Amino acid sequence: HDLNQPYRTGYHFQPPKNWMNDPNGPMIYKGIYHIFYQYNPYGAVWDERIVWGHSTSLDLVNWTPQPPAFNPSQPSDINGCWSGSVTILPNNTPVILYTGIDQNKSQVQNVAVPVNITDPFLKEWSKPTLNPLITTPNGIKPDRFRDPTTAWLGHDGEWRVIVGSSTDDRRGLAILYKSKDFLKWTQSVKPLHYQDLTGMWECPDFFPVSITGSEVVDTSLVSEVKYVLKVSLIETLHDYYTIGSYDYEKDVYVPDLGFVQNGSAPRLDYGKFYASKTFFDDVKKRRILWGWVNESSPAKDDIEKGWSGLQSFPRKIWLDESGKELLQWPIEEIETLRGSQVNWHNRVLKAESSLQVHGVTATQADVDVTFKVKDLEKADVIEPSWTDPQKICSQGVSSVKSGLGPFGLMVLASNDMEESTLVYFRIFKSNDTNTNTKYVVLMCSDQSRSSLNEENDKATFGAFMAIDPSHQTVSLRTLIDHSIVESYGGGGKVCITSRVYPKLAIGENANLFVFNKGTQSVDVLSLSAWSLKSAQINEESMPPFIE
Ligand code: DQQ
Repeated sequence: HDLNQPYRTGYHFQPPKNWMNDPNGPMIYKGIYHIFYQYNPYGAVWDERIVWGHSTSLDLVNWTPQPPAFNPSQPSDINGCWSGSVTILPNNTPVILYTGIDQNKSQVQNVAVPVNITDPFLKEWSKPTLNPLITTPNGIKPDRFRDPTTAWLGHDGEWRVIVGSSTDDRRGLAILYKSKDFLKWTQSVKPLHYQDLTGMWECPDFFPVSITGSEVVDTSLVSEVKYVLKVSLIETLHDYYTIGSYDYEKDVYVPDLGFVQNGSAPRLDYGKFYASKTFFDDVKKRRILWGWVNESSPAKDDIEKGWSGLQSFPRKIWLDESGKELLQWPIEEIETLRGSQVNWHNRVLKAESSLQVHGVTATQADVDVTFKVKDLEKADVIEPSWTDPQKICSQGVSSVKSGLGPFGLMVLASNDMEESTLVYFRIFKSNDTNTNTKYVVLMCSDQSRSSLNEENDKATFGAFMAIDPSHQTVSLRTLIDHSIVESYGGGGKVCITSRVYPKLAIGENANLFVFNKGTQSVDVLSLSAWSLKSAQINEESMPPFIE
């Protein structure tokens, strides 16, 4: 690893240099995985005239850079090629729908098609002159109409696609279009779904999930499915989801619980993770999620290091048995990177103690730990006013009393522990007598001491995790990769991704611990940790545009 570039990653996707934001049009086609992404070829900051970067892979782990798929080149996208999605047509042709910023700076929806369908790498794309396919509809401002989803076929044989939008009264909506031929699109009278007071919906994603297990969930209409609508809210920069049903007759989506319950909806990730998008992998029969993980550093640092933005590690995503939440897990291909391994069983983590995990590369590792908490009656009752998990986590590890916890992982810790990032749990007794949940489990990712550099955003993240510690273990999987810490709590119920920029905890000077700052001991039932080898990610320089 280049010590002049301590924050570049070993196995998280990034281009060789420059700015990257949203993942676009992920797919598998003729056995090859594709990822496109919002890319600024000219620098490490976002630019309106953004292009579609492109890479391909055989395993979702190692990536070959391809020439950017397209750049602003025609009146309908001359001011930028913004986010969009791929749809694979029944004749096995992949087609891209994307947002163009046109010559009047209006947001319009365009199409791009492969030039040579026999090239599995799909290096060259062309834009028919009939673009734009869809112009800004009446009543919608020209700067609030973007990010078409993957299209799907209805029972009537017509295509459907949604586009993110909002109206002046801060109603967010997914405008629905229908088409018989994929080229001529008609706006439906009703949006697929809308919600007041949510503001602009960016990068909507609409997909089926199986209620009978994690397998066989295609974009085609099948029975035994629920539907997920995900939207990225520009006002909070978070990705929220709902689970519900799709009414084929009315062509509307009906969420089981409404969009915002008590002022919040579940999130795909409670840290840094935005503009995410899924695709169905029809070879391995799984749905895979990608999300943009932006920097937490000031733009001047990004310019100095010459790049900005990562993609999360690809995650498998599926519906929990309860039908009430989505689960996520790093795709199994990560195991091909595993090197030296450490295994622990049944170790007691005494109150106010820590154990160092020796034998793995602490800057580039995969750690999976399961805790068992005894003496649950020792948990303190949660304060009635503590309804915001991020706020509780932000009070820090020392100031909150909970008896049980904080316990978890201390990652990217410097030799003197001046720097460290803490991913941990606390267990409280519930004070809610209306529900039968006796305990509240809180998961936090605390970046406040992650770097001596005070200029980074070191906000702490947190979420409640729906498990019952009286008969379930408390598990944590964390992927550490130099400047990204990606954590999965409870087998994928809660994900928290953070960016950190240690000054001391780099290279050989980074350490990994299991810690318990609570007043009760906790059992480490098992811990497995692996050093991860570096993947080959866009190592060659990027080929130029094909004109
Ligand atoms: N990023 C794109 C837009 C999208 C936003 C522009 C979300 O299409 O709404 O780079 O990050």
